[in-house]
Amino acid sequence: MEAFEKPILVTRPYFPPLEDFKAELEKIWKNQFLTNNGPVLQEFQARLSEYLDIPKNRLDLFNNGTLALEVGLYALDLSGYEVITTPFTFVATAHAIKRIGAIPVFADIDPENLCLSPEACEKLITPKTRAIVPVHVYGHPCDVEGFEKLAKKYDLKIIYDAAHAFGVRLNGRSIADYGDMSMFSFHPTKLFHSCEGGLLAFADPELQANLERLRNFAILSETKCVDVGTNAKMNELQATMGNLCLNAVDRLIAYRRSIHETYERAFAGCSKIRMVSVTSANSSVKAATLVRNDAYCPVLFDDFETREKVYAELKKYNVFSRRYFYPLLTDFTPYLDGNATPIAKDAAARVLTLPTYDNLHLKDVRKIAEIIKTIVGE
Ligand code: T4K
Repeated sequence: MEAFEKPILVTRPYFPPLEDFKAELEKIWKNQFLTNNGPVLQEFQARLSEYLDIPKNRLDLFNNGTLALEVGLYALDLSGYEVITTPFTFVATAHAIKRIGAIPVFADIDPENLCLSPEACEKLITPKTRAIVPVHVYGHPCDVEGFEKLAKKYDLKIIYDAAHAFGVRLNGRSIADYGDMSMFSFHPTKLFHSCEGGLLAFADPELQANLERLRNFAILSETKCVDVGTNAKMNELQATMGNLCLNAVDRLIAYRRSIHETYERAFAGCSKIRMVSVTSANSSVKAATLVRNDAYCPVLFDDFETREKVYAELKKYNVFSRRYFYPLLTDFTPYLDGNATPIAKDAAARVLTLPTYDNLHLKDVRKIAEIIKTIVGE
């Protein structure tokens, strides 16, 4: 098979029509407001409230997902306590926990959907545990009922890292409506973006005033600062991009569904390639009540050697897949003394995320799948 003429990356950001962006810029020039809770940000927040089905007083925008999570965890007063999370995620999850002075503790994952396992978490709960940060990895929903039970039994906060889960719904509710808090990333590598950006959705509207203070240095007025806040504000240009992407998001999600189905069909019957399941038999989440977003296309191979071979050989065809999430966080310097998590270790060694984005043609998806089948000998 011929190599692709142009590089095929694991993802490409969605770009709205340039004319639309220019028209929105004119409004900003007229407003003479660039950041600090400007009118475009307020419009974006109102539209997200509607789209995500979360009241306006239960969400806030930030300049990226990492700082959104960090500010959210700080607001919940977790410093000095143990916070259980997954090692099978992007480093930002654990960095946010550690940077607010909490202690990340790593529990194992579900072997089917690769999300944090409530059973594995329960075994690691100690008197110092105050919260759990499960990750809806690849947009696959965690066992939300399992975590709700743990929260009640041990009086814990549940803060979902929902960086990948924009648009996902469960049992007729937005995924943002579960747990005490959920963080969404609007980075351009995500199916929905605002150049960079992040959103916190939270159950308790009383938190909003504090979150808004914390993202603006915790200053109350020209003469008053009440806490160690930070600068985590989304600006007007980000909000403009977010508004335009929101116009297209349903179409973007639907197209990713067709890419996912194309890979699925191509790999059906292949014993050496398995697409990672969105749900799990161990989880309360059932496919029938789930609106998925197909944010990523992760596949598992039989072993590390095969995954590494596919990852390297694909590059010769000009296809740049990614090993999200390898290595595990517990293989990175700040988290080396983490617990043993054999299921996560196995998944990290065998997983590969395949290209999926708006401008990727289905015929190219079929070709990528054929190349992979040739490499593994299927
Ligand atoms: N929690 C989780 C579970 C996360 O996955 C993330 C972020 C966070 C928290 C933190 O949220 P943010 O603070 O980022 O909002 C990327 C992203 O930088 C990161 O946002 C994302 N997760 C992570 C999974 O992936 P890299 O190092 O893989 O990105 P990079 O630059 O290699 O880009 C990936 C591909 O996309 C490349 O082939 C190039 C292409 N690309 C990228 C950008 C930015 C483009 O074509 N255009 C672009 O503008 O980390």
